[in-house]
Amino acid sequence: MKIGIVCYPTYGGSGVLATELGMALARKGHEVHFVTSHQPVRLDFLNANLFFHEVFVEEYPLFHFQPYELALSSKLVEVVEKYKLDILHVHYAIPHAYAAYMSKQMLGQKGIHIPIVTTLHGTDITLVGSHPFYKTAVEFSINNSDVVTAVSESLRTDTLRLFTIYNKIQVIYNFIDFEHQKTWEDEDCLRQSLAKDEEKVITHVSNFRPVKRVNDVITIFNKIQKKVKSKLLMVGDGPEREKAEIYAKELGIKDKILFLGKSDEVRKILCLSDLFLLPSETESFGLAALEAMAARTTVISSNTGGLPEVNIQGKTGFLCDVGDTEAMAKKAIYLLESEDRLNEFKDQAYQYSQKFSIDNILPKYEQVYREVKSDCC
Ligand code: GMT
Repeated sequence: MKIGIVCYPTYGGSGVLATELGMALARKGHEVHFVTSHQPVRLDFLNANLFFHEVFVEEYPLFHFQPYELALSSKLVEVVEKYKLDILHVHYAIPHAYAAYMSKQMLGQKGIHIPIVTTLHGTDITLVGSHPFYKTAVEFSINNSDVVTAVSESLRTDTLRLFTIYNKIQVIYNFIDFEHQKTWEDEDCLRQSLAKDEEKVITHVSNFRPVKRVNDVITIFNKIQKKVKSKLLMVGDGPEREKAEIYAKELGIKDKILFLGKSDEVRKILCLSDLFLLPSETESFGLAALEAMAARTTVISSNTGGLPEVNIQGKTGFLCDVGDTEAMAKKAIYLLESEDRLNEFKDQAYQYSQKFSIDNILPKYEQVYREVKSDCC
């Protein structure tokens, strides 16, 4: 099949997932066309079935905001027509589902009928999409997609609660491509380069937005390091980073924390980690936690959104109430102070992550494409 994929190309769960999906589809022989504002960060794979089309937006003094969705919908019309695409799969409702709907209308006038699959990722629903500024357009785009998928049961429930939805929403979980992503088994974990042998390595990976509660990570670590010799690796960047660095300095633990910034070596970092912290306010899924588990790292997370569908209480790690840093630190210390217990949880985290193997998830997307294609045109 010929599939167009629209996503955010930056370091974010939805873009990462869409890129991994596109690369896997190309490996299976589908022709995949990414239509994005920049080359997606994880699109590092050469394949004759993989194409990238950049959406350009012209600067013009009259524009206060650049009309990106206009440029995107025009580009989609051009790419669908030129490459005779069968399906458009858009990740993140805003503005991708809306732009795809517009392109579908324009193509329809030319006698070209293309189905649209929209995958909801979380912030497009819970944090941004339901805001009165966007709600009407997001609701319209969801109801006018040919198929809608959500990355967790929790996100599906939230979408039905926050919007008036007539369309069916199918849950297709996020995945890990174990064969093509290096995991803890084959990574060369250069642990000594970042931590001493006697230190436990604790990691947090995010875009450092307020929803990630980055200062909670520092508070939890402060409590842990008083009981267990440890180091904290902070991976990523964003608006809360500076505050977190200042807070760590105030607590006098700056020398025990490495702020590594954005990294293309996340898997290497995860493979040398003992414990992953994700105390977010909300997460529709928590792909970062799943990536940690796939690298055999146990997870302490908040008990919110889709996280309980990924991190299993008392098996792959622990979940505590949002903001309960005391409980999170206690659970972390409980795991870190016994090598046997820690290894048991790490093994269980790795085992459970297999449930989200691409081998189980990719066929679900292919099935959606086949069905929507035969229903639509
Ligand atoms: O978490 C973010 O701020 C990024 C955001 C995104 O759209 O890239 O992540 C969302 O989508 C991911 C992939 O499906 C999920 O794993 C994240 O849980 C979700 N983030 C939130 O719901 C806050």
